[in-house]
Amino acid sequence: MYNKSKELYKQAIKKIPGGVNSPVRAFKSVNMNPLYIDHGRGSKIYDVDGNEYIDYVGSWGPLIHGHCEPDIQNAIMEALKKGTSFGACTEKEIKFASLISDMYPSIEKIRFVNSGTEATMSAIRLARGYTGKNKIIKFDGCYHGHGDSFLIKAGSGVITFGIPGSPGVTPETAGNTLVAQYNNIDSVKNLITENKGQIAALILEPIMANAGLILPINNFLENLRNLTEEAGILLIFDEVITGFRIAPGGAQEYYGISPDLTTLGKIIGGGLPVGAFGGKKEIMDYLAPEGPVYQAGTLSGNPLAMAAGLKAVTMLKNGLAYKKLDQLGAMLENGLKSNLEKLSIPYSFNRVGSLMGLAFTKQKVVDLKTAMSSDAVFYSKYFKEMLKMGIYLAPSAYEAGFISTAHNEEDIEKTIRASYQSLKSAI
Ligand code: KE4
Repeated sequence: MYNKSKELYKQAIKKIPGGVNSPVRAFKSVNMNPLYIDHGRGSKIYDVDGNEYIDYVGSWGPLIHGHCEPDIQNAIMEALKKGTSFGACTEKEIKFASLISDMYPSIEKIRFVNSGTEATMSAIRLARGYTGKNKIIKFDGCYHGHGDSFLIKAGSGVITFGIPGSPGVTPETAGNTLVAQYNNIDSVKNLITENKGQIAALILEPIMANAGLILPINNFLENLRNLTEEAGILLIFDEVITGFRIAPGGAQEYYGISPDLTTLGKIIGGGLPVGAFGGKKEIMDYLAPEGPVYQAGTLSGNPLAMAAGLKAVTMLKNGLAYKKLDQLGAMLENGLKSNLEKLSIPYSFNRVGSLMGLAFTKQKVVDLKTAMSSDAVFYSKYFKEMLKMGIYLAPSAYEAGFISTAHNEEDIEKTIRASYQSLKSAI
């Protein structure tokens, strides 16, 4: 079943830490060796043992158009004929910046980088440079990439500042990150009161998609906008996942909230490495060479990546894709819920369009605490059964699921049938 993957993994761990270039790919939390993928096509991926899977990871979000989408491939190939990188300006970056600014009115100016981490790391530095303040607020369970300021654990009830969430993050850095609780506006108010005049920015995933899927409730985002406005704190929406995923204009369009800065990634690369951060021009113009805040990158605005991203986003601009994505999402949601109820398995299911999260818990998932009540052991069994049935889910109970425009009703029907069998086997 997975012999070649097993063989490759044995070789990989000799030369690459953990055998992987990103930890979640190691399949540790589902207690199996990682699969090695040979190729993708549409809604499917194929491992090196020739197994076919319907793909609900989509490279962790970027592949909203599925694998090997012809127009995106052609755009890359056309760009490739001219070269791969110049470390100089190209016309496509202007076109792409203008397109994103048209779709995100809050983004008057944008800077392209090479990953979501670079985008969030740079946005925080910019916010600190622009405001002259050092502290930031993040939310427990929100993931913003591996920048030091974000790898922070919530301090105990007594200390409001963060503590290092990873070796290598210094206490000094952690001390400038305050940790609040998502969907708990009082936790934010308390931090603002206790750190008056010291907070540069508040950053959050408008929909939490790194602890399963957690949606904002009770006007949480609107309350955050008002609170930060009043306190002179920059509001940063980390839309690396939600950007172009739940609406052409991301969560800020979907919920009608205008942040001061936005970070983007994943979908905007069309499958190639692109991140970006943007916002009000008075803030963005603080960036070198216009302003004093330094930020740079050899491959930023790479011509191939710009070509892929520009095509991928242009295909989303008219909004027509989202109707199909939501229809497929609703079909899958209804089928999974029907299976779970037939088998009397407790669950919490959150979905916006093609972005979803299934948790095996009796509690409604509304924050990190309830998200963590999901039964990761049961998920691991379910994951492996689904894999055997040709369905590729996230190899972690605490990630989101994604549907692409390449998925079809046949895929969804097969997934629903496989899910019933897998749940039965996992009980
Ligand atoms: P990258 O540096 O991985 O491109 O983006 C970091 C990032 C920033 N913000 C949000 C909301 C994110 O979800 C991410 C990265 N997402 C994870 C999966 N949920 C990437 C997968 C991985 O780490 O391999």
